[in-house]
Amino acid sequence: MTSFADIAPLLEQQEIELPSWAFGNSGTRFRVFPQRGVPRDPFEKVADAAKVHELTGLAPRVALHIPWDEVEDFATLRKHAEDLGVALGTINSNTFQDEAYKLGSLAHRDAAVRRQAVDHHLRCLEIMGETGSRDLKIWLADGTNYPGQDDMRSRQDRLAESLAEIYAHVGEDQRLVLEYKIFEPAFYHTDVPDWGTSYAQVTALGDRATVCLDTGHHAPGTNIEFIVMQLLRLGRLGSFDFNSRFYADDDLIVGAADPFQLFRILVEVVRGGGYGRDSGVAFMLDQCHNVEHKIPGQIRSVLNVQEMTARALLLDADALEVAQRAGDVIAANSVFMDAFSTDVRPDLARWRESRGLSADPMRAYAESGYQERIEAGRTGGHQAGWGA
Ligand code: LRH
Ligand code: MN
Ligand code: MN
Repeated sequence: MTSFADIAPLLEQQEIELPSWAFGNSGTRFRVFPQRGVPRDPFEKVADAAKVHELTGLAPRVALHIPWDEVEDFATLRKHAEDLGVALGTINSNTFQDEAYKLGSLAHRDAAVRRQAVDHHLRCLEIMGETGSRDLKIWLADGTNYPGQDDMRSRQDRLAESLAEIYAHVGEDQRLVLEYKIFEPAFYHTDVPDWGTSYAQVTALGDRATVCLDTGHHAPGTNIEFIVMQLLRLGRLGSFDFNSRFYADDDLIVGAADPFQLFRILVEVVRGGGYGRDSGVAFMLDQCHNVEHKIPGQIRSVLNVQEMTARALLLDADALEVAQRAGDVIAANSVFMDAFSTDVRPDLARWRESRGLSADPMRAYAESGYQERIEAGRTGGHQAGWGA
């Protein structure tokens, strides 16, 4: 039997990166619901992310999205983050908002558009030098809406060429991480729709190119933990974008829709050596909080990941192996379910207190007065559509 005391030292290694965009206003294609007190610039986003880390001890880095988070001087933003006890993390490139990218970016037919998209990635790499970031994460909206709209094969070749040009500028201590997504915004075909395509593209680049698995980017019913296992087995799982979904890319709080799936994923992460600071697998959130407050949404999310990680670490691997070897299907499943069914919340509360944190970070936030302060203090910023 594995006890909580056995896994406590491993929990210290948990680091979950927060997305800067989770703190800003968001919505669906039907409506953006503005909230009071949302950040007006990247500095305030970093401050909110630092609050999450202060209360949970779980989120020491903030991922940026470029150009959403362009600032005049990244050294100043970096210093601001460090003063607040966090670091700047993954740089996410954005080639999905400009008019020029309507028919694609890195896979576009027009060399001038590809040039613009490659240059944007080179700018992201330059920023990484200033922020001290390790990972350049690329997610592309490239694809088509109608059969016959473009030639899928030559798009794949052009994508490979563009990625190779970007990869040539990735430093020795940096990585390129390619994220896949089954559909949306393209509805007929997407140029990087699945882990196999991402894997094929990154292996052609070199060792410092890996795959990002966003948990919301698969068809319903997909066995995501199988993909986790396979990518770890192949040594190409670079990072996670955690969130949860009921239907498509819902970007809901991780662990909210299907905690058992999150557990199964984390079991494969632990099993495959993907857990821990030196594993090379970055845990990130990629979420939007459309109807709930942003900061508590992020606190709940990192706590959910921690809770399922603790349960996954509690899985009795020896007992599982014995049952599997004996072909005892029900016993093996029971060992698995025992770990999933363990209520680790009281132990985690005590563990937090032992590290000088509040036993209940959600309550600590509610009582901190931070929400009231930002609502009163941040006015006239990115509150598009906010009435008087
Ligand atoms: C695409 C995606 C990708 C983007 C983010 C805003 O759906 O998951 O990671 O960078 O959303
Ligand atoms: Mn994502
Ligand atoms: Mn997504």
